[in-house]
Amino acid sequence: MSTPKKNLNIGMVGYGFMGRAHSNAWRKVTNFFDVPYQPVLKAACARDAVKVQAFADQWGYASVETDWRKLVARRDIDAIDICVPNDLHLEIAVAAAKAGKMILCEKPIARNTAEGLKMCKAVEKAGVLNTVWYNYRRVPAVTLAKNLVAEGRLGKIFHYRANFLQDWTISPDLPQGGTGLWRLDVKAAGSGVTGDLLAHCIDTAIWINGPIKSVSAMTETFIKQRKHTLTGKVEKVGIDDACAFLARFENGALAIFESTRYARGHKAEYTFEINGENASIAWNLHDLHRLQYFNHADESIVRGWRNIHVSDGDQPYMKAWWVPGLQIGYEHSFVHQVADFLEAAAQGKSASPTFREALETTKVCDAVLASAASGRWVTVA
Ligand code: SOE
Repeated sequence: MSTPKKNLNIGMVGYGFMGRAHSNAWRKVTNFFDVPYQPVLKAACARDAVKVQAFADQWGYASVETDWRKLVARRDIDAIDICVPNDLHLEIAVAAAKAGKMILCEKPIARNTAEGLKMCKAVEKAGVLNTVWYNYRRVPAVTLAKNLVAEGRLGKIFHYRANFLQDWTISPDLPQGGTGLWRLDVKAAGSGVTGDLLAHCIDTAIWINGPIKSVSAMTETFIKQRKHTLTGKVEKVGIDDACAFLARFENGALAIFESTRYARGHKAEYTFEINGENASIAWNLHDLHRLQYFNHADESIVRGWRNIHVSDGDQPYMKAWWVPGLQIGYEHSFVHQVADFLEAAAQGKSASPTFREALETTKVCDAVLASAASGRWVTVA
């Protein structure tokens, strides 16, 4: 028998790539997970009435709004899902918190720590449940990596290295600003690869290996000017196109992180490797259902890197899906986040990363940008 379910009415703000990923998760979750809530897609909201109606029709939202303030004020909405550019997170989240809504905010929490802190204070004052969508934590192989480290299998951690490589902004003809391309507009995004891509790497790293203490970074903006879609003028580019930084964790481990949108041939290559005294693990988003594991305790004649196909019912989240050997993909990480959010909500708790936990990632991002600007090591606030 499945758990009796209470309806949870969702108000979605935004209809881009993330709006689709989240809507898919809301729709699928109860087909696979026996969670205590039934999400109901009540309303989708965006400024463009025609486009938002088309989105609502495609994904099954019962109504539309063209002003997020109206959505937030609606009494028939329980949870606001924020899937709009980073410069809008603060205002919407604060209003939603005041209206007593649960809030799920797309990563990064905000453009910077100051904005994120206001969001934390708003949800904590209102006592509303909150989470930030750092979806890669919930790729089963990544959750397994976290569990292996937490069980102490790696022993003391010496090294953490992570990359997030893309190649989609190399053309100088690509404009900045507007749909999709807001990620190139510093006013909308807050930063470039640091807040967009390294934020994922930092979130996973802190989750698995604890707080980051200090950083030393370099950034570069390869294309200095681009036409702005909204103004029609050629404007200075304010984002970092590439960033590399060294870091020290509080537990003594050393780290190296790199991200760029100029690595020809790499589309979304997020990788990390962790080296401990007893074992090492490695993961690659392009092969996301596999975890590489090297255990020094193995008998020497057969010792080597194990290539674990994370698809067994004993492995994180996999019992809910198919039979061992059949893998899942990118979109499932969002389904897992919704499942965890609903389970936690039934106990009156926020799912991790809460706004407060996600703020730690943004603090590291701010320290990285400050270090790149000053050319010095910066202590994370
Ligand atoms: C950028 O291209 C992007 O879509 C990020 O915004 C996402 O967070 C990342 O998961 C994939 O790349």
